[in-house]
Amino acid sequence: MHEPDSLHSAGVRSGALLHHLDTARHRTSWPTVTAVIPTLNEADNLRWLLPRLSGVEEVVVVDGESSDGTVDVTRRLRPDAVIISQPPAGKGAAMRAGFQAATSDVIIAIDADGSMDPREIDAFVALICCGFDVVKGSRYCVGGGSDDLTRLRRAGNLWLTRLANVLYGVRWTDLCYGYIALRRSVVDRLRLAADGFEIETELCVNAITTGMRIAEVPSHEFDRRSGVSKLNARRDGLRVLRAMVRGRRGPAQRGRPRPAAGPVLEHAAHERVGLEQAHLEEAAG
Ligand SMILES: Nc1nc2c(ncn2[C@@H]2O[C@H](COP(=O)(O)OP(=O)(O)OP(=O)(O)O)[C@@H](O)[C@H]2O)c(=O)[nH]1
Ligand SMILES: [Mg+2]
Repeated sequence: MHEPDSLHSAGVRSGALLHHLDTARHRTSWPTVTAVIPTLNEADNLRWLLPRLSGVEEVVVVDGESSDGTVDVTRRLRPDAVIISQPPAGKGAAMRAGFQAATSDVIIAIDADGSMDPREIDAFVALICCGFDVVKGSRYCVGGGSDDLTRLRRAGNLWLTRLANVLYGVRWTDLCYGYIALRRSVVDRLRLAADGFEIETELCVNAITTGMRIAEVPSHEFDRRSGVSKLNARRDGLRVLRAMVRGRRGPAQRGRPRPAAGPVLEHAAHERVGLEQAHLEEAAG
């Protein structure tokens, strides 16, 4: 079953979290949210995802020069989306470019393939409202789950998570999962430099070593709706391992954050100028 109907009964809607969510909504004004979506040939999946992001103020799609009409679908279904085109240098490079382009209070990183349920976004944002800097989805805490993980990936993630817990003195239940929310104001302090699927690990370990507050929230991962995976469990597992060991050196030794490649931001700026112009024209009537 792919359609995430079971979420209503999952931990996401359970008492403790709902309490946080209600308290947060009443205590502060609800922040604005940017969804950052990396895409590599995900046109069919975006037809499912984009209409479900209507509650999100800003959508940033970072596309790796897809050949299946991903950008056209985005323009049609979400005309106000910021679209960044860049060579397919990896998910990490795409996320870094998206984080730099985002303008809302909170950023939520969400895959394009329909495996992450947009109805969970409020639960992530509620915990940011409660004072956390980074909120990471977990498929392994109570209320979470996955229909997507192969046995190899499950074992790899388990051992990598255990290693992270030992190296960083944390008690995470899931390391390699890309459904993550963060305050936009912490992006530069995270000094992200990863190009590939190790980006989530780098984000989490850099957050810990720079003293940020991190929470986990239950999340259910579904099968990708269509298309093929870009992840290679062995190659990308090794990249995660290296990112974890590198992170131990601490933020001062890790060097400067690597900016997203020049043409990417030029394109983003171009798209954004167009967007703001459209808003101005609309406001002018
Ligand atoms: N822009 C860009 N996006 C990418 C690149 N590689 C992967 N992505 C996107 O990153 C997200 C995660 O990639 P997936 O292939 O779904 O990885 P996965 O979730 O581990 O694999 P599945 O279990 O098959 O879903 C998807 O939205 C991809 O389209 C890339 O090089 N550039
Ligand atoms: Mg996926």
